[in-house]
Amino acid sequence: MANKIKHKMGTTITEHLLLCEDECPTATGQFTRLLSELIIGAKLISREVNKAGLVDILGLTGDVNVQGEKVRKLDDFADQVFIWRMQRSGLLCALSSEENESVIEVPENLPRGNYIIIFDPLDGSSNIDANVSIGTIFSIHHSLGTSECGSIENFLRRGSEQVAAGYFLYGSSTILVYTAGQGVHGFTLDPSVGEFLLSHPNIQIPPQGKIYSVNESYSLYWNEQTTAAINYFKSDRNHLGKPYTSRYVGSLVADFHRNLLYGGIYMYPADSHDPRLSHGKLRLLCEAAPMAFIAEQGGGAATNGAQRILDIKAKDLHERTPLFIGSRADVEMATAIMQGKNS
Ligand code: P6P
Repeated sequence: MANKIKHKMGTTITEHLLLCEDECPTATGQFTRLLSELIIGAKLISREVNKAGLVDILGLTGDVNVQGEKVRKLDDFADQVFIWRMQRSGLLCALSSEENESVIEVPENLPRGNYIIIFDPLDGSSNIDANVSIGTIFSIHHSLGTSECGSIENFLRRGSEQVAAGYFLYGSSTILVYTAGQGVHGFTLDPSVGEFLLSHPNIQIPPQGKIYSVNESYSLYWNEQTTAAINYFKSDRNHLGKPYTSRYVGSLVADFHRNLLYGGIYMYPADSHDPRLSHGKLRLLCEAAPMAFIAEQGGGAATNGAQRILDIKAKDLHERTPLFIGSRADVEMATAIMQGKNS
């Protein structure tokens, strides 16, 4: 079980990370610097996300992004911000973004480090115009070696090998939730001081929930087991003796974060509504695996309907997977029904 890191509410993320370094003998400070770089990127994105609706009213804000170009579509902007900052952090040797087909190496003329990062710069970005919460998801591994930096094998890793994982949620406030294997901790950005302050220390997801999250419009395309698993939560056969509440934002980070705090299960099963997504929609490396690491560190669980997400070795950089994630008892029940071991 992850050690309980007890820090007082209101601790800044920097203080928190430095305290963790003291308590984690293997900590080198490199992770602290890497997370600090991610935080700067998130602050830049949070600023633009909060102005998104004004571009049409006020026209382009006149701001330019780090490359001196006009602010483009927000997910493209987010992608460029993280690539630019990560490549110059001196802590990575290569990176992979959901927005980019192949691995991105750190240019030879820039200092390299021993980490690699896989990220989805702005998940749920189609919701921006409706002011619905969206997020950035990241997954951090040790590189397999300097000669392996840009190799695809360096990225086709099991989720259980992750060093750290987290997400930024750009919602009513901007929140960072991360784990480095020592529990799950949440920080809320106080824009008046520009600091992420510890707001959710040692998050533990309720062992059994009351909420299920799934896009019901695909029910026509679910197979028999999927229908049975989802109907369990809509029936009076579950532990509540009545249907779970349905909540589905359509933004993984928002749905996951709510279920992490309140308890519940998010399901994106394989279905045939889109032949390209017959193995599920969510990406294993930059969405399912980091969220699974967080869920398990918070006492929850994550499977693909058959096996633990963190045990799956990716075969492709953008491999998609079905995802059942959240409160442990709910995920175990859904997985058992998917496997025909329960009704
Ligand atoms: P659908 C956003 O596009 C995303 O990847 C997740 O954030 C979200 O949970 C899911 O897809 C929504 O997909 O098919 O329900 O619109």
